[in-house]
Amino acid sequence: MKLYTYWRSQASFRVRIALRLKGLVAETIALDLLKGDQFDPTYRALNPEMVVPTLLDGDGPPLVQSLAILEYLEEKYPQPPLLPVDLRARAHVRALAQMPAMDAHPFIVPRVRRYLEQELHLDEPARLKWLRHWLDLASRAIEDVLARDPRTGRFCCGDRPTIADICLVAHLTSAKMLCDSDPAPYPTARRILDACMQIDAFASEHPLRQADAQTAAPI
Ligand SMILES: N[C@@H](CCC(=O)N[C@@H](CS)C(=O)NCC(=O)O)C(=O)O
Repeated sequence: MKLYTYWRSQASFRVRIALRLKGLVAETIALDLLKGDQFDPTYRALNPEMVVPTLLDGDGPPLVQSLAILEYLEEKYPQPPLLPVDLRARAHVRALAQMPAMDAHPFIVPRVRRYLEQELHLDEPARLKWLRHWLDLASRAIEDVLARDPRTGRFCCGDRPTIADICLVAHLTSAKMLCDSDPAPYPTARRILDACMQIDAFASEHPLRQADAQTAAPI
C-alpha cells in the first residue's frame, strides 16, 4: 500500500489512524501542499481533485476521499471493526464522522484559504476568524450530540473507537493547530480526544509526529 499524505492534512490524518488501528502498514509519500505538489500532473493523474489523501492498494485504481477510504478499509479488513454492529448506531457514527468531515473541513482546506487571501484579499486576522468560525461551529454541534446521546461512552459510540472518533480527533487537532482553537468549551469531545490519544494508533499519527512536519515551513 502507498499513501499520499501531508503532515497537517486533516483528511490524511483520518486515513493514517485507520490504517494503524487495522494494523496495516502503508509506504507514505509526503506532498507539500503549501508548495503546490498536489498540482503536479503525475499526481493529478492519480487524484483529479488534486487533494490528499490518495491510497494505492495493489494494482487497482487509486482510492480517494478519506471517508470512502475508511469504509473501504472497514470492508476489506473488518478487524478490529471501526463501525458498531447495530444499524442505528452505524448511522449515528457515520453522522458524527460527517459533521466535521463534510460540514466544517471543506471551509478550511488550503485552496479555500488561498482564495480568501489571493482573490478576496482578506488579511490574516480575518482569515483566522473564518477558520475559527467554521471549526467552532462544528465542535459545538458535535459536543451537543455527544453530551446528550446515551450511546456516548469512553468513545463517541460505546467503548471502542470508530470512524466518528477518527474524524473527531482529526477535527480538534486541526482546530488547535490552525487557529489555536481550545477544546475546553467542548468537555465531552475533549474527554474523548484525550481517551483516543492514549491509543498508539492515534498518538503516533499526530501531524506533528510526521516526518514531513519536521521540514515544514511555519504555519
Ligand atoms: N473530502 C476530501 C478532502 C480532501 C482535501 O481537501 N484535502 C486537503 C488537505 S486536508 C487538500 O489536499 N487540499 C489541497 C488544496 O486545497 O489545495 C477527503 O476527505 O479526502
